[in-house]
Parts: sequence; C-alpha cells; structure tokens
Amino acid sequence: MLRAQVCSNGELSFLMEAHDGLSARIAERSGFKGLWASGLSIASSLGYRDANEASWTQLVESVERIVDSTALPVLVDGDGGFGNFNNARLLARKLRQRGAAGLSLEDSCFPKMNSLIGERHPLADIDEFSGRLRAVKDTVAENLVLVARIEALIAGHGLNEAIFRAHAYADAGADAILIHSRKSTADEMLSFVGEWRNRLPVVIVPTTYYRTPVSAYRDARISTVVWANHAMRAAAAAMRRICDSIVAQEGVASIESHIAPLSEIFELLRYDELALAEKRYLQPANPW
Ligand code: SPV
Ligand code: MG
Repeated sequence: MLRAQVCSNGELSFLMEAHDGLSARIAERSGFKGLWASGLSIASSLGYRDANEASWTQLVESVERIVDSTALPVLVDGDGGFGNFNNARLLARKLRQRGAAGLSLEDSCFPKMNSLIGERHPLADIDEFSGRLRAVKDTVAENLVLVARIEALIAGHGLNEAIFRAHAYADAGADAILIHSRKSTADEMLSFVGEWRNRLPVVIVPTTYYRTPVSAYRDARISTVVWANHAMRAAAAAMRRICDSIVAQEGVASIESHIAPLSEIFELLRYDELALAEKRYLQPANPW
C-alpha cells in the first residue's frame, strides 16, 4: 500500500505525521491514507531533542503504538539509521517486525541534528551511506519501502551535490528519494526535481515553504508530500492555550467547549468494541 503511494509518479499522495497512537488514529479518521512517524514529533512528545537523544528502541516502540492504532501504512523517519550499516539494518529489521511499511534514511552523521535548526549538518560520506542503504535493502528486500533522504541542500552544498547523491542512492537500491529543503519558497526543491527527472519518485517535506500550493507539486510530478510535524505543533499550541487559561482562571469551567469531549476520546479508542467483547467473553457476574 505504501509502495503504491510513495512509488507512484501518477498521483500525488500525502503522509500525515503521527507521534503516538492517538495522533495516528485522528489522522486516519480525517481520511489520510498513510502516516509519517516523525523523528522530531516523537522526540518532542517524549521530551527529547531531535538530535538522536531518543534511542532506536524508543523509536521502534513509538512506531509499534502508531502501527497498532490504525490500519494505515507507516513510513518511519529513521534518521541516519543510528550508526553505520549494521545499526541501520538492525533498525530496519525491527521496524519491519513491528509492522512498519517503509523506512526513510537520511545521509547525516550520528548524532544528527534536526534539519530545521542550526548550521552544523555534516553529511555522511556517499559510499558509506550507500552501504547503509544496501545493507537495509539486503535485509528487508521488498518488504519495506526504502526512502533515501538527501540533506545536501540543508547542509548548503547546492544542487549538483544533491543530484550526485540522488544518483548514488538510486544505484544503491533506494525506492524513492526524499529531497529536503528548509528554504521559505519551493524554488530550491523544484530545481532539484527538474534536474532529477523522476529517475526515482520524489518525496518532499514542505514545512518551511508551506505557502506553496499543492498544485505546484502535482505539476512537478512529485509523488508524496509529508506533513511532517503539524499534529505535534497543533497539540502544543492547544495544550499551551488551555494550560494558560486554567492558570489564569483557576478553573476549567470556561474551557470545556474548547477541548475534545471525552465521548470523542472513547470513540477514537473504540471503547464500544471493548463493551461488545465483554459481553462475549466475560463470565456473567457471580450472583453470590
Ligand atoms: C521529522 O519530521 O522528524 C523530519 C522532518 O525529519 S524535519 O523535521 O524537517 O527534519
Ligand atoms: Mg526527522
């Protein structure tokens, strides 16, 4: 299912960020057809910085909660793979076991730093990173969509370096290329796409160039747009507003209509299914 979405040049697909079971369930209910298990959002929800402070096992456990909570395919942001080829293939194997549909690996060095902050983004050696991709491919074969993410534009190395790396990663067996840019317009990313000519399908993350209309991505025959952090940021804004209000008013009377009713939470988490299961499986209460 994810392969059809990410690897299609025909129809633009959208992956929504999820960082836990609840955010995954909400995205599914809104109609998204696939999820992005965001490193930034998962780390933030755990109280960590997106700098490989969360361990690979914590990532795998978060992904398991996301996978278990919906029927949607999940593309996992695996950062650089938490080390060399061996760490990357171990991560891939465990993610596959927990039901992930795809893995995105970026050509950064361990420990990484989130692409949208700071100026220090050292790139991995091309051959070394290609080895990580080949090791993952040899380990999980066709069972996990492998997205190779290029950080060359983030690191300020320009278009030629990005294209050179994309060809190397295609040769190494990647199924799709994620080209990341943190410019406020889509120009840099679109220059890459023009030059690349869809040798492999292209995935983008329009967090900083959010003003660009989606029609521009369709025109450029991009395969997949990742809305990478919007559930986490929406939750942060809502929690801040509500906490500020409760402090200021020393009470919760005025906020009730601004928060999700408990009935919505019970519905999202399918308490009705549990009630039915109790009828079916629970012993009748002992009359004595
Ligand atoms: C993420 O969602 O963790 C990403 C995208 O990798 S970004 O934060 O832009 O690096
Ligand atoms: Mg990330």
